[in-house]
This record gives sequence, structure tokens and C-alpha cells, in this order.
Amino acid sequence: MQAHLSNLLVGTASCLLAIPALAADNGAVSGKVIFKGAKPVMRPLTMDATPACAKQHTKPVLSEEVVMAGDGSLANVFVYVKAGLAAKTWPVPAKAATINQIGCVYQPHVVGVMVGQNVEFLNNDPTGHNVHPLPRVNNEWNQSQSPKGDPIVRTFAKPEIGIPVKCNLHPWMRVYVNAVEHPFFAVTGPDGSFSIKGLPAGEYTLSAWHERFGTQDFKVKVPATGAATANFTFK
Ligand SMILES: [Cu+2]
Repeated sequence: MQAHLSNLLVGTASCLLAIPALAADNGAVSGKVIFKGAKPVMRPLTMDATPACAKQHTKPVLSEEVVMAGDGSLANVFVYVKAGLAAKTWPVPAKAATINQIGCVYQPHVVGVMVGQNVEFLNNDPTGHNVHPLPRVNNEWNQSQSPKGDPIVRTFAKPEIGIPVKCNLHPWMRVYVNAVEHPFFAVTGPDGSFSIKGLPAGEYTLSAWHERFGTQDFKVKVPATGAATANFTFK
């Protein structure tokens, strides 16, 4: 009886050891964001007031308020898991999210970061800038940066979607920072597509945010392995 019980315990222990492999987070959700309707016409940015900016461009630079392909595929949409994740703390990436200033344009135009992750603003330009986020929830700050100056490194302490960041010197400059408490987010590319990987299986509310077209939610069931699909249409 004694021997039988210890065999049973050994068996139980090896089962427990196997559990982490079974619980690996291999789910994913991917999809595409499109816009249906008359395509908005973007105005060219007027940089004439600052020749150091204007001189860096040979062609007109269009506002990035709407970046859309001919078929309506919508870029620069921030897609993230809004609800459904277990209450746990996800590790913050050691690597900073980088926002460069090139030709007096923020690159990229929409950025996702984790709360507490470093956000590094670089200045590639031969002119000064003044980085100035306008959050509703996080702390507002603004900091000037000399031509080709040292990076400005900051964090966003609270979750917040669509934080506009402007430059006090160049009114056309705009980047939107999105801070969330987990790593399950993406920004749509020029083809309107996105992919969020490494999700635990479960039912989630995904949210898609666009600076002009607003917010849309989508309920999705993510399998333990493989990808669920979530497509968004803005009008
Ligand atoms: Cu500037």
C-alpha cells in the first residue's frame, strides 16, 4: 500500500511538471482594417516657416491624419486587447519604443507601448524640436530638444489610448502614443493588416482606435493555438 501510494505521488508530480507546456500562450488574432466611403483628401503640410524642415523634402508631405490605400486599407490604426485578459502583470519590455523626428515628421505616426516602458524620442533633424504630449490621464510635460540632440526618454505611467504628442515649434508635427498594461497590441501597416501573437486562449474584446474615425470594438474567441480573425470596417 505504501509503495503504491508513493508511485501515485510520483505520477502526480510528473503530470504537474507537464502543465506549463500545455499552458503556453500560442493563440493569436489577426485581421485587417478597412474604410468604406469617400476617401478623405489629405492636405499637404506647410513647412515653409522653417526652411530647415522644408529643405529636407523634395515632394509635398501630406498630413498623416488618414493614411489609406486605394482599396480603403487603413494604416495607423492601434488595435489592442481591451478586455478579457486574466488579472496579471505582464513584463515590461527592456527595449524602448522609438519615435524619431525626421524631416520634422514623427516616425512612426502611431506607437503602442506598455505602461512603464521607455519611450525614446530621437531627433535626426538639423533643427530643434519641443516634444509635448497632451494626455488626458497621464502627466503632461514638454521638453525641448536641440538639433540632432540627445534622445528624450520618458515613460507613461497609466493606460491611455490616443495620446497626442505635438511639437511646440512645428504645429504640423503629431504622433499618437498608446499605453496599455499588456503586450497584446499592434498598429496596422500600409495594407491595413495587424497581428497580435502569444495570447492565452480565451474570449476577448479587441478595440481598434483611429485618430479621425474613432473606436470600434470586436469580440473574438482566440483558440489555444492558431489565429482567430478580427476585421474592422470604419465608415
Ligand atoms: Cu518640431
